[in-house]
Amino acid sequence: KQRPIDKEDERQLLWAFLASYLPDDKSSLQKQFVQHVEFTLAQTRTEATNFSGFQALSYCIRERLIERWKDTILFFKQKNVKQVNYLSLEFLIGRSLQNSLGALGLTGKYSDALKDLGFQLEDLYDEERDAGLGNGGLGRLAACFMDSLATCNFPGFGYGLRYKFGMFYQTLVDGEQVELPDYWLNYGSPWEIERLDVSYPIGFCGTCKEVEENGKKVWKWEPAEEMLAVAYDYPIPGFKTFNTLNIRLWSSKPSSQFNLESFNRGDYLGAIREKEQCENITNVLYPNDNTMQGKELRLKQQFLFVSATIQDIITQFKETGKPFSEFHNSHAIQLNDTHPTLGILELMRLLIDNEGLSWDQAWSITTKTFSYTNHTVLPEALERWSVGMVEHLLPRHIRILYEINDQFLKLVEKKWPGDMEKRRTLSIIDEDHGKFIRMASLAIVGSHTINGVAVLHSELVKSDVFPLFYALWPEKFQNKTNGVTPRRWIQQANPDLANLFTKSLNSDRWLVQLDLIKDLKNMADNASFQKDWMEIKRANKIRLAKYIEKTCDIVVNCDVLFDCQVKRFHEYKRQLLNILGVIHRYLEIKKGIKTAPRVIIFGGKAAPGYYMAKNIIKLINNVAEVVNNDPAVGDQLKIVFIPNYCVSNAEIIIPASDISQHISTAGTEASGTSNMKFSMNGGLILGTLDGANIEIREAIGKENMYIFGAKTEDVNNARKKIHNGTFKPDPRFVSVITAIEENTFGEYEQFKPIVDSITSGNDHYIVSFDFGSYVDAQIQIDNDYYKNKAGWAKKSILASVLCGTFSSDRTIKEYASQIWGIEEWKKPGPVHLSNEE
Ligand code: T68
Repeated sequence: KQRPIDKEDERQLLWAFLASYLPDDKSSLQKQFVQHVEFTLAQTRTEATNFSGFQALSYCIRERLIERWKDTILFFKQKNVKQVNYLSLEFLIGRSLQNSLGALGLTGKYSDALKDLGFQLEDLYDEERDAGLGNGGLGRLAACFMDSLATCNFPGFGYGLRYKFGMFYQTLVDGEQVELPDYWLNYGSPWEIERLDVSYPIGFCGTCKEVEENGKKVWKWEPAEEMLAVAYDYPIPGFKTFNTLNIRLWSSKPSSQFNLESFNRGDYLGAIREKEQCENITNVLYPNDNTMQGKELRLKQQFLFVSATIQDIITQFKETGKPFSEFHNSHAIQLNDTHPTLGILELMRLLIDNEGLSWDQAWSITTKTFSYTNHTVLPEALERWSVGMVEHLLPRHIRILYEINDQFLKLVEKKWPGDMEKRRTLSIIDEDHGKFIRMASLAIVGSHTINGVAVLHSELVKSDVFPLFYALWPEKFQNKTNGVTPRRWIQQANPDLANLFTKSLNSDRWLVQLDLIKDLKNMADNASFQKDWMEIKRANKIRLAKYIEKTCDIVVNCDVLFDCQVKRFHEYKRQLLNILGVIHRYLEIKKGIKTAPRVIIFGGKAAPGYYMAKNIIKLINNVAEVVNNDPAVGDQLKIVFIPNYCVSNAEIIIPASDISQHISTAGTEASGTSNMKFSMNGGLILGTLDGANIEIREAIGKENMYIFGAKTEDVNNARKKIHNGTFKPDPRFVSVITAIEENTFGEYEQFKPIVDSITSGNDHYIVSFDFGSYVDAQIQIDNDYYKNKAGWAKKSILASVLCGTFSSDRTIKEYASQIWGIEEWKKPGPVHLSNEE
């Protein structure tokens, strides 16, 4: 029997009609754009700059993303799907306009529509500031994963923090790194959607006691500090699919309740100061990669982040009406490194204290929900928080932690009765020197799965970093080799190469199934394909040369080999080995030897407090100054340090490389991801057998890569030999050191700490040990590049087309099926939309 149509039905119908999908014919695109210039920006045609054009276009696209995202969410809800929540304190997104246009399939239409109005799309792209909410590989991985989750139609949700100051802006003053604040929200971000309707209370400090309620003992935590976390949503479009996901970033705000209390205290200015301190929490991204800084503010960031996130997930879960025993069938939570590990304690607290579950119920749900990705083997990067600090800030959570540890140690006792040594090593609390919480141990105990990010790294995680946990729970440990998104790192960064792929394959399916490009491997010997290939490389080198001239005021010759090392500065990544090799090359030139010409390109930031890394930047710039201005050198050698390496200039640098260096001491780089980007773009890798280099070599063939240096299993032995003096460094190394000591590159005194770190029995990263084989590999490269152009083109093609497995789509599918237990759910889009297949 049908119900008669009432007033509300009429309103719903009218609403549905009015909210129908945005049209994408040319005049509609133009109209929407002009309206944003006129009404959102309050500007006229004559006032509108390229920046206004960027803003207006972004607002147009944002509206399209919002309509898709809302429908995607609704679709997931209706289908009752399981969703992964990717928790990361970093998302290194970079720019979004070009990527979103590409995903929506609207690049051509907008390019045409805006031309009539006097705007060039490329000029508008260049107006966008990077969202630099991450340090390096870990943050960029999170961004690639969101792109792949959306593109592969997985239900996923990213959670992070909305830092007002992202990764600092690097400038060079007299060759030294100077950090400037990156106030990226100065003109607002057109992509963010402020969600004042989505906020959660966050507490810190205060007291915590057990009380009786209805005959049941319960814990009551009364925080002394209370504030709010407010959501800002960043829609993430999938490529060629209607599905659109979201990264929810939290921003701290004072709560209104808090204001009232301060009023009553009568200390108006003091109250304002306290209010500002709340806002402080999410102000700044900590600029350290691969080291831990034990600052209280960082701990507060971590807790605010996980508390808001877990409350949000629980709110979403409750809307399903299911009982909590079903929680892990609705939500998986992935910890991107240990930075969000307090989430384990927060979920336990909320389930027990707020939802009234028993300890055992809560623990069972928690351990079925969480999984943890480890990104480093470096001991200085493993997070440890002082028990005292956590006790003070989170009095309830420390008790939950103690209980988790007690129960865990009982299990240890059962497995290894009476073994106090194992108990001490495995305890989540390190009591050896002061009391510290080992966050990785908590993450392992609270997770069902732990993964490393490349095969070698995952093996080292089991054998070297957490061997006892592995002995206890071998089934928990997995590998998930990293990947990168081909949409940004091929299509957006290297459109000519993308067109060649599409033309040669007669389809652009490779963009969502990257291993299809391997079909081009039989073109590697084809002279005309090689010609096209190398012409694209040359055009990309010209684009980079222009950028170098603009930013560094150095003119480089595009017919010579471009050799790039761009990544964070860290001793283990051995930029030092690179610059010592360059000095060797310079000394050869000074001896009158005719060396093969090269442009050496460096880029990367050092953590502001990392003295040695900053000193290496200074050395590179001093060497550049001497070499670039030495008339005896000419075009044989140019050294360029590109300031402020970031996602947007990586998109210019990577497609232009002939050689890129990934030369960490074997066993120290967990994976590396730029190695994959360079190889895909036809840049050959000069690298050690470390991280994902090993798997890349297997995929593309050892003849298409330059490998040198000690293997992981030889590194300790090398260290010993260096230490006891039985290793005699290569004479070329000795000459290089002598040149530095003789003030060739400025006062030796300033570089003495560097020289000391690799001579006189130290040299933890075995720079002296690997130097000889490094220089030999470079000589081989010079020969191959200049003496056999066709051979080089072939290597470049194969290095690229055999790299398909390093798409983050492959990685994310492995996580989905082997860790998260989630499935693909593609929302059927309306037929008229242009990016549907
Ligand atoms: C990187 N880690 C790994 N850490 O070094 C790299 N650390 O090998 C790997 O490819 C990449 O992660 C992705 O798995 C980082 O980038 C950080 O940036 C970081 C940030 C804060 C604290 C510690």
